[in-house]
Amino acid sequence: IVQIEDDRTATSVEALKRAILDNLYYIVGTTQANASNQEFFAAVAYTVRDRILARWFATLACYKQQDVRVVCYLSAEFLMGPHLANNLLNLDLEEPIRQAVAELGRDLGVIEEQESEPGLGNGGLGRLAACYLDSMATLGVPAIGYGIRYEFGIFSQQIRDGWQVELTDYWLRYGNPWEIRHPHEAVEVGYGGRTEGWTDSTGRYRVRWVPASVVRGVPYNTPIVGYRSGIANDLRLWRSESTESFYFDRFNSGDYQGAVAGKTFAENISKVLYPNDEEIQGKELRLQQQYFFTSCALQDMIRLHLRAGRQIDTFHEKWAIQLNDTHPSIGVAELMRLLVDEHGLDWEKAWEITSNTFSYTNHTLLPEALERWPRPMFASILPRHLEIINEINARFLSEVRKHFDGDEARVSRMSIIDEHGEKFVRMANLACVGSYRVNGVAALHTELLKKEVLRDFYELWPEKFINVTNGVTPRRWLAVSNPEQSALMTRRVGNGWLNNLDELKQLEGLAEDAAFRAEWRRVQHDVKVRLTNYILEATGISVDPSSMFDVLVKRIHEYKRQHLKVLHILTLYFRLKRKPNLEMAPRTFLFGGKAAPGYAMAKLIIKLINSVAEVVNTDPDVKHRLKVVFLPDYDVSLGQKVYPAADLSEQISTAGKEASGTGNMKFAMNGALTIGTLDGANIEIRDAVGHENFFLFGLTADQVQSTLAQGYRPRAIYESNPFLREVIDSISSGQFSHRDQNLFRPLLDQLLNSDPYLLFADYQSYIDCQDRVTEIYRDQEQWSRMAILNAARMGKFSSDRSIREYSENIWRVAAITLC
Ligand code: 26Y
Repeated sequence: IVQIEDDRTATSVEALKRAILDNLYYIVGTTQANASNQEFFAAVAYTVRDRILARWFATLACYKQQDVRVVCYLSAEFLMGPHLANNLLNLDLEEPIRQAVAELGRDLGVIEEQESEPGLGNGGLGRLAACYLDSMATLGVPAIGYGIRYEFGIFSQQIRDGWQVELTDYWLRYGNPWEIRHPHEAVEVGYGGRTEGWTDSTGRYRVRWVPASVVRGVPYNTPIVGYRSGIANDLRLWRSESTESFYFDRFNSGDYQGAVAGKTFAENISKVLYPNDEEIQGKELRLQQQYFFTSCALQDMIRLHLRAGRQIDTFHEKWAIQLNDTHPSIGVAELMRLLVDEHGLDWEKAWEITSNTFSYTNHTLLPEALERWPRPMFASILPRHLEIINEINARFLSEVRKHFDGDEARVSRMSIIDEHGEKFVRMANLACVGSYRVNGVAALHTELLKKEVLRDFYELWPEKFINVTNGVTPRRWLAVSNPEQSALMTRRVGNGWLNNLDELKQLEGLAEDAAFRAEWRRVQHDVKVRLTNYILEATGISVDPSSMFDVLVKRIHEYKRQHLKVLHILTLYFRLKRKPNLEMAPRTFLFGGKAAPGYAMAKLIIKLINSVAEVVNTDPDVKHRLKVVFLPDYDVSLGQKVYPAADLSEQISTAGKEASGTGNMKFAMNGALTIGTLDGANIEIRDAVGHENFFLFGLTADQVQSTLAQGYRPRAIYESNPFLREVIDSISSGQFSHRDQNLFRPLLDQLLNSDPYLLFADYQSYIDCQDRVTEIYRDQEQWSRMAILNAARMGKFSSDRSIREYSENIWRVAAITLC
């Protein structure tokens, strides 16, 4: 028998080699001899994608056959990171592809580095969406991710003279081999204009929206492969395009500018990701973006629903829509509009469907991140939606009045429209009213939501509120990022941990095994050498891989307190200046993170870190015991290099401010010990790994509140703490700014006069705790024991557990097995 292997599906090394060369020649359009590594990457990616397509169609067919309820995860951000290595792991193709690539004369590691990551998110919220897609595909939860195919993702960051400089991120420069454009499934989205009444053939009064402009949304699909589940779900990102490429009348009358004006408006909508993390700007384009992808998604679902031969009034039985924060919450009004205006349902039926479809995840308590739109702006962009929101609100407020007899203060707090002064549409209120479940992302965060930000809603509908603690995917964040430690763990406990992270519990016993600890340290050292080489290449700074790697990577924000870390570094620095021969185990302080371009204080914090680095790194008294490095352009790819190499994970936000944190989980899974406050998921991580294996400091969320309520005076702390004073005075004096005493003035003034994030209140507790860290680090055996126990006990923080909770408690979907 002659067996013929299909070059698009076969997985033998020989077939993969043929397929790569075929794709290189016929798709990329080059030859093996001439291909750059970038082109070779594309050929490998196409080869992998070919092997996904059959699963993708099989998955869809299977969902259809089993008539399942589908989860639609609506998110303005998906911070996916590079796909190749993750897909190879999940498809179990890593070894044959590695070999095929090697036999074609290239190195898989080098090829993987060519992929430019789709940076379609700012930070935690966008990355969480990506982890959840991975877990849904792994567990077989039918799901579609809906979002925007931004042409420019989060800016790339350069550091010049210590300051952040932003460069545009044209991630599509070399094309994107993972996506498939589906122009036949395009939909139209309207903006502006007016509404008008009409009477339908049954004599019923109806309203229709006559938009002033219409854009086309075209979906681009990226397959999301589960870990060895045989399942591929769909990430559908929408690109905005013009409905007509030309306005011929204007063109013909000589108005060339006018001829393309509509095109510019349409194409701008999906042009660029807003780089603000947790601070609203109130820009029209942002509302246009939110409405754009939300409307595209809902129209797509309705099309799929009807195409399957179902009636519109069963919509909520077949679709569960998760709102990733309030960014897609306009969907509540849009679904009502589609059902009532376009599909002719009556209001009550439409509301029953809508309010049994949506659920809302809140990701932040910060008041400056709670979205609200000025009513006039909202009315001019979405006039029909404002009418619908008014109707939802009127009915809702009458329910509130019934429930809380006569409490008009409460009515005005809960109203979707903020009627005070300049009027606003409050998107969190709309999301709560339109959803059957509302969740926070860590236990403390959910409690604070119920007690504060959403208290009135909790009192009206306590049954709506639920906690789902965040999780991260151990595939990308352990297996792909840290192959050395993964191999070590798999040798001891098998590879079951990849889809059941609780299995790492079996490592607990090995914490007491001296040989295992030695092996653990050897692996850790190798991983640190890998990062050391990268640091040298990226910054020119050479660090010592046997020093402690003390790492703080996340968006730069005052509440995350990167500047508290600086106060610690300077405290150590002055100890060494006083006693140059003091014995001190060397530490390398690694920072990374982007500041929103308009956030002056965050940018000043970056400058401060770099200024301190410049002085400390070159001071002969320090003798290399302290090294400070700011790693430019922190993104998913860099995270994958950094988490595995960390010894100490810094999670030092002001208690009550960080909703959950997810970096904290990535570090601990990789065996870093955490120094942190009782904030967000830190609390649950500490409970899971054992209080004795976690470095705790600082005020609790309650203490933070009462400290502020009692009239907090940071200057008094400064005056009474000589070490803190020395540090602050040194920055003031210009010691780190070439004698410029004004440079850091805004930062210092804020700390001395108001210190809203309580750095001074937590300073001494932080320093004392860091001294305990130093003490324990001297005992490497003890440190390894604690590190192993951390890694072994992180099972709860797999996103698989989070997705199971969403599936059971919110979506009411069952995982399928392939038919
Ligand atoms: C309104 C707009 C400016 C906006 C843009 C981005 C508002 C919020 C955000 C992003 C929020 C965010 O990333 N929140 C983070 O979500 C993570 C996942 O739940 C949490 O772990 C993290 O604590 C929280 O800060």
